[in-house]
Parts: sequence; C-alpha cells; structure tokens
Amino acid sequence: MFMVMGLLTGALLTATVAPPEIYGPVPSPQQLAWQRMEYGMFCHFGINTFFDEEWTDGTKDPKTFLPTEFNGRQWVETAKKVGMQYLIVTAKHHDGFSIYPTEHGDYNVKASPWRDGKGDALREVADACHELGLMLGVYLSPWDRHDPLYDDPPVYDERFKAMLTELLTWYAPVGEVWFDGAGSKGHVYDWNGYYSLIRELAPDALIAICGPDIRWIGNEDGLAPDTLWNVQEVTLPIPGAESGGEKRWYPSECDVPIRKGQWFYHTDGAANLRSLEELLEIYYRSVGLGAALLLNVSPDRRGQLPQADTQRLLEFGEVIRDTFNNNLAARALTSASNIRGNSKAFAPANATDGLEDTYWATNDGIHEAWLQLLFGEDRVFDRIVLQEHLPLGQRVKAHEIQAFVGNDWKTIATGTTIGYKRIHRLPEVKARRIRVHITDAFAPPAIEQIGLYKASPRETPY
Ligand code: FUL
Repeated sequence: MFMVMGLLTGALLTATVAPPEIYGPVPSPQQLAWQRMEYGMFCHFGINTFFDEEWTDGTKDPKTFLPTEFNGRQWVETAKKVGMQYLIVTAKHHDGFSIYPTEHGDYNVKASPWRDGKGDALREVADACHELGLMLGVYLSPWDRHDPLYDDPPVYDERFKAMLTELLTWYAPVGEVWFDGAGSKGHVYDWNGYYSLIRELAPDALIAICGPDIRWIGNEDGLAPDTLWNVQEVTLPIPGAESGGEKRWYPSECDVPIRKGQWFYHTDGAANLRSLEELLEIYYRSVGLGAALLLNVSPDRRGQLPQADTQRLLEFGEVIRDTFNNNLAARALTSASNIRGNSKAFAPANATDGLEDTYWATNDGIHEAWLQLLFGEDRVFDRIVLQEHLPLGQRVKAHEIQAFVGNDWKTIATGTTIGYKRIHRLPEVKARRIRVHITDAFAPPAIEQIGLYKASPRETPY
C-alpha cells in the first residue's frame, strides 16, 4: 500500500497554511475537557447502603441512614490518588432518600439521627472535590419511589427542579448531572425544563445519559464497541430540537461497578470485587476505545470506601501510570507521506510532542496517508496510543500500524475509528521503524498524538 514515495523529511515551510476544514459536529469546550479527563469515580451511597439492597422501595425509615465514621474526603482522596479527575455522587437514588439536607420533602438526612440530623454527606464530598481539583458530578434520580408527588408529573417536575436548583447552587461548581433512565418507563418528565434550568444555573455542566451532552454506552460492563463514533443522532428531547434526531457531538461514558452487579455496598459483597486484570480489561475497552470510564465504588456503612476496594483501585491506578508514563515515540525522528502545505504547523513531529493543540495533518483530498517513526536503535513496546485532534471533528474511519521487522513491513495492529483515543494492545514488538497508516478517513486526517509504550510488568502479557 505504500505507493507514495515522496517521504517528506526535508525543510518545512513556516508560512501560514490554513488548517483543515472542520468535519461534522465538534465537541463543546466542556465536552472536550471532560473527554480529556478519561476516567472518574461513581459513588452510590444512600439508604440502600444499610439494607444490602440495590433498590429499596421508598418505605425504609430515614432513621436507618446512619453511617458510623463518615468520611467523604476519603472518597475524593482515593479517586485522586488513582488518577481519576471527576467524581459523581448519588444525591438521591430511586428510593427517594436524599443524602443532602434538601428543603423539599421529608425523606432526607435531616430525618436521620446521623450528626443529629445536621449531616450533609454531599457537602463533604463536594468540598473535597473542589479543594482537591476533581470535577464534581451529581446523580439525581428522576424515578422516585417515595415522593407522593411523583404520581402528579407537573407537580413533581417543580419539586425536581427545586432540588436541581439546590444542588447546582449549594454545591457549585457542578460539572456533570447524571440522569438515570431506570424505572421511568411511561412517566412523562419535563426534560426540556430540566435542561434549561441546568443551562441557566450551571452553563458549564454536562447533562449525561438522559441528557444531550454525554451518552450512555448501553451496558453496565464498562465496554465500548470497537468502532466508536462521537457524532450520534440524539433522539432525546433537547432544547431547540424538540423531536430529537439532530446529529451532534455525543461522547460516551461507560459506567460499571467495581463489585460485579452491585452499585451499593453489600455486607457480603467483597467476593464480587473485580480483579486487577478485569479492571485493566475494562480500562482498555472503555478509555482504550475512546469512551470515558466511570468506575463505581460503593462506600460502606461507615461511610468510607472499603479497604479491599481502595487497595484494588490504587493498584489499578499505579499500573496505568506505570504503563503510560514513558512515551517511546517522543524521541523518534518523524516523517510522513503527506504534510499539509509542507508546513511545520502540520508536521508529523506534532503528533509526538505531547501537546493538545498541535497535530499532523494532510492536504485537502488526501484521506489516506502514513506517518513514520524512526529510532536510532530498536525499541521494544506492546501498547500503541493514537488520538485525533477533536476540535476538527472525528475523521478517521480505518487505520493500521506496521513495523519494519527483518526485511519487511509487518502489520502489527489494525483498527477502525480513533476519536479521542485508541489504545492497541499487542504482543511485544522490537523495531526501529514504525508506520501509522490512516487507510480511510472522511476528511484529511488530523492526528494529535501517537504513543508507544511498554506495559508495566504487573499487566498480564497480551
Ligand atoms: C441503573 C440503576 O438502576 C442502578 O441502581 C444504578 O444507579 C446504575 C448506575 O443505573 O440504571
């Protein structure tokens, strides 16, 4: 396939060359910043925690919400140590119990003896997030099994909006509002009213799942499909597109519990804790395919993350850091089959500089091209990371990677979309010359990053 022999390594021009045209819908600055966070922690904590149940029915006595050694800061500190950049907390789950002192309804922390009815679990988590630099997200369940107003949708909508107002003002800044669709079949909500209110009170907040900004991946296993497009047809009612069907940037989030099948803490749930190997598999099949990973860890009846889960998480974070801390491609000599306008601004070296605002791009009409990495001596690696420059839209449809081994080019990885990120895992490769070949794209490819890594010895060989 390498007919193009005009290897461009010589002097590049510094004259201004226009960047490639944007292709299709692009991320908002908030969506892009969110995608760059890559992974976050989900914490399900509430009245269910005290009953070994996933969904209590809204009749449990609020006095039973009684954490013994609540420490919301510990959740945030743990997430931070793992390298997670955001944390989403269940302010109210389907049972209707609020872990913050809402002024609406009577089913909340104020009715619990915890801290004499003066406790506010969300406050501690929110303050720690803000202090430690994590983005705070709130989960507020539309489905409410306790609130008698639920059966009167327009009245319930007002209450729901009043609670959203509390959350977005008392705990600001909130970066993500997570609307779960479970249990709501047949119920009519004022979605547009919820969205407008969020836009008004927290214009930077992203509305996830039953919302227009972040898409649910469609399973609770943490697995994205192998071909992942960020542009989707949004069928939810969104302001300005009443009937849906509008194509927009709609990045995916993979939510998955660290204990299989358990979002809330269960006293006998430790056996369900996923192994390091399973967590890494999830990581590669979510973040490694261009989606965000939202890993749920359930605080226990003390109000802290269980010891075993914390250990596993820290181990997981360390291994990821170890694997991706040294980009071997950074020291390569780069060349390409095509460079946009022969300009330095779009040179292949931009794809190995570690910067978000520079990228390698080709001329208009060139939708197939390769970039070569050349080293002074053999490099040994088993992970390849590719990233597109998303402000120009998602463009690449197919790609492959070759290494020059022996006397020949050998294909070592193939794939379809790249998007925010694509990580290839492969058996160890030893080579001096590697080519990333974009074989098909909707528009001239714009590649922001290429990385070659050697996996931590704590990862199981692929
Ligand atoms: C589901 C809910 O029913 C589970 O309890 C959990 O909150 C999960 C994140 O979403 O739809």
